[in-house]
Amino acid sequence: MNTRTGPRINQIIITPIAIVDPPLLNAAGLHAPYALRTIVEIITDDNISGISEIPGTAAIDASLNESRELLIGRDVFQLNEIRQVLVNRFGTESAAQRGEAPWDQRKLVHIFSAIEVACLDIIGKVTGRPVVDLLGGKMRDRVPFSAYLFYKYEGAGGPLAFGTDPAAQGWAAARQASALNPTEIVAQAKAMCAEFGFQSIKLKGGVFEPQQEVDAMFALYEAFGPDVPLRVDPNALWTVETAIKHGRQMEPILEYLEDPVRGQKNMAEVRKAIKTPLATNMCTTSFEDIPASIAVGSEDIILSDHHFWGGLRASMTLSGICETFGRGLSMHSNSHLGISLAAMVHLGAALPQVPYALDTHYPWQSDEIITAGRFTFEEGAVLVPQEPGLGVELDREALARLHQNYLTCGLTKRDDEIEMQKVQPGWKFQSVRW
Ligand code: GKR
Ligand code: MG
Repeated sequence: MNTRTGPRINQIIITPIAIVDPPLLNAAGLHAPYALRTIVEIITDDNISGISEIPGTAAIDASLNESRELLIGRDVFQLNEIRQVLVNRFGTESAAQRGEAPWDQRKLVHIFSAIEVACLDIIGKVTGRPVVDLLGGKMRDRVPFSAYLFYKYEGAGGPLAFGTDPAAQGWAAARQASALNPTEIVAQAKAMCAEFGFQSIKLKGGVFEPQQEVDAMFALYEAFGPDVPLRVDPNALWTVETAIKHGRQMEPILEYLEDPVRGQKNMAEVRKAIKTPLATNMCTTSFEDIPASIAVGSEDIILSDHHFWGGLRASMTLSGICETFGRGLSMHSNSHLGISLAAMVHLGAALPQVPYALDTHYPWQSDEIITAGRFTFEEGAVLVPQEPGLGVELDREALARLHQNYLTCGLTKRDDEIEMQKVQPGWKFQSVRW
């Protein structure tokens, strides 16, 4: 029997898009009216198409463009070789290149992820298996997600910016409303849970003085009761003292506390002082961070993200490391569409355990870029696609429209500080605030 090779990469199409995003607040400022994503399509010499989606910046897109000449002609199954070729060209990145903002600003990890996911989509199509099977097989049919609440200004984002569409109904209307205090946060949670059926709730903190955010958490506890797990994420803006004080206050109501403070050592200090588990997508964000994380004991739960851990297979490796060292594993997100969600769902389905519902920003987006339209959630969970590959196909009309948004919106990278300064002149991001 002859061993097969290929298919081989024949084309890589990189399309930056801009998707409508409401005025959400976070530690770094304010979301712009559009969030940037990049859609990658790999087409093989036998005309099979594989797709992926990553956070978009002009810098990542430029490096992706540069990687094209290195990848054309390579066998899509040779993912180890593809990774090595990219490391050889771009070198490795340090933790400092992640940056201090809530989101990860490294380039290479995003490029790996974009290429790997598109190749896995193709491999799935060639072998007739869903991506989850390429990750070792399905451990569950439905992947649970958590509600992800944001403080926000009134507004729908996109062309409406701070304006609203009076015809909107249900969650589409609630998504436009302001949420600047505990009462409005509870209203947002009720509307989001009514629409998507989420059974856990996360609040993005680091926006207001800590006691206001703690009050919001207690208001959510009052409204939803003890059976709905709650988390809050101040994105490392608190001092150790503040985190211990408010961490202790919230011990009776939190499932976990996410990145209360900056850096592994500070996290370890807080972790020793409070009973609630700590989670992170900020202090342990790459394999290089693991030894120090284990040495100091910086967190209980790592919030993985295949977009910046270097892809789906790397996330499976991380899951093994977490199992070895007694870390829980869950998932972080950023504003995204259905190609990313599909990849997150395949990964979530393959993980040995999913003890915590995963994060997703999906409810905040109204656009979609896959032909089947927007994913539906049942009781907060998404059914794992069963078709070969990711199980989603690119909607080319939507791609063209969202690319046009990118061209007209004029954004080339995410900068929440600048957006915030448009509302509060002189506002400055502080990496530790309270
Ligand atoms: O969308 O503003 C946001 C979040 O703050 C996001 O950028 C974070 O990376 O969701 C994230 C987190 O959990 O830190
Ligand atoms: Mg976080």
